[in-house]
Amino acid sequence: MPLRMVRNDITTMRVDAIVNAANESLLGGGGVDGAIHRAAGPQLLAECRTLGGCRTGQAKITGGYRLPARYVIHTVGPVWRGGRYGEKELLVSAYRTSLELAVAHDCQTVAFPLISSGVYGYPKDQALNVAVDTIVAFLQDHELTVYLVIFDRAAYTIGEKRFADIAAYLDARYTQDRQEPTSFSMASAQSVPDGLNEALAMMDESFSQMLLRKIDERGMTDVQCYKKANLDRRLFSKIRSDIHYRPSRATAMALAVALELPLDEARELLQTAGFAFSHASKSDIIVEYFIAHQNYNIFEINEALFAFDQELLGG
Ligand code: AR6
Repeated sequence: MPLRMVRNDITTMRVDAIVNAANESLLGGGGVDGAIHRAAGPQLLAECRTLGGCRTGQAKITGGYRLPARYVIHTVGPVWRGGRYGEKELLVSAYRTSLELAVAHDCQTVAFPLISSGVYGYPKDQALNVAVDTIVAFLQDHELTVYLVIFDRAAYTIGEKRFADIAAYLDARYTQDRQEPTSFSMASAQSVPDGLNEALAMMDESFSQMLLRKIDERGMTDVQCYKKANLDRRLFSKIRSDIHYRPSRATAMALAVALELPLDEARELLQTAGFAFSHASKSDIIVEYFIAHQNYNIFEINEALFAFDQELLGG
């Protein structure tokens, strides 16, 4: 999946490159910088000494040494000084130059910490918005998988005000529907036919067929659709070329969101893959909340799912 938020320690990530939130000296420091240097060993510092530092908003690359990652991309985010000193532009540039460097070194997978959001004091919610927006914009023209690594739980919890509405929606529906479970079963939805011919005649449009029809009806291109669904090209090609493809729930949901389907049509599409919107599932209720509010931004949906510890949408 092209953009994935994960809770992890970035030094443990098996990716082509991890990004370090460094300072202009590139000679180490606290926070994630300290953790990366400790895990990579002294050779990392030795290579950093040869680089001559790095300007804020720029990036430089080194080997990963003892890290599981092949490379470390060192970037310098801005120090937060209230937001009127070009902090946002510099932070965008830190992400962008790091991504460009990763692509120039043929990296397929890159992991970022939330740059500037620790010692440098950038407000975490704004730092996250800049990170997601910049990465998503870059992924429009590049095929790579980017992990956004959130380290401390406190940085991202459902206690945040912006999730209060979703929490209330969830509370109402989650409890309400557990007394009255709405389960869906393919088998019980239709009578079982006798002959095979009859069975085939009764077969509805498959997931893949319905998906491709809806893409056409909306005048979307395949690329627009899989990017909007936060899916990778290969997965989408599999779905396109196999009319019997059975997507995972997360993939089916992501495509329903990408198509901006209203709730009844989203249900219909999911049904072709054997899934229902269940009120016994927090994740389904959260997606339903966004659809009900006509917010089809998969990255915002994933942020909310992430905050509520639910599986994210995508491949
Ligand atoms: N894995 C992933 N994220 C981490 C880890 C880790 N192991 N450790 C911390 N974070 P910071 P900055 C998160 O302070 O704000 C250094 O001294 C942390 O929770 O590391 O860009 C440099 O040398 C926070 O959300 O970087 C510079 O002087 C995020 O990483 C200065 O700090 C960034 O926090 C840079 O400050």
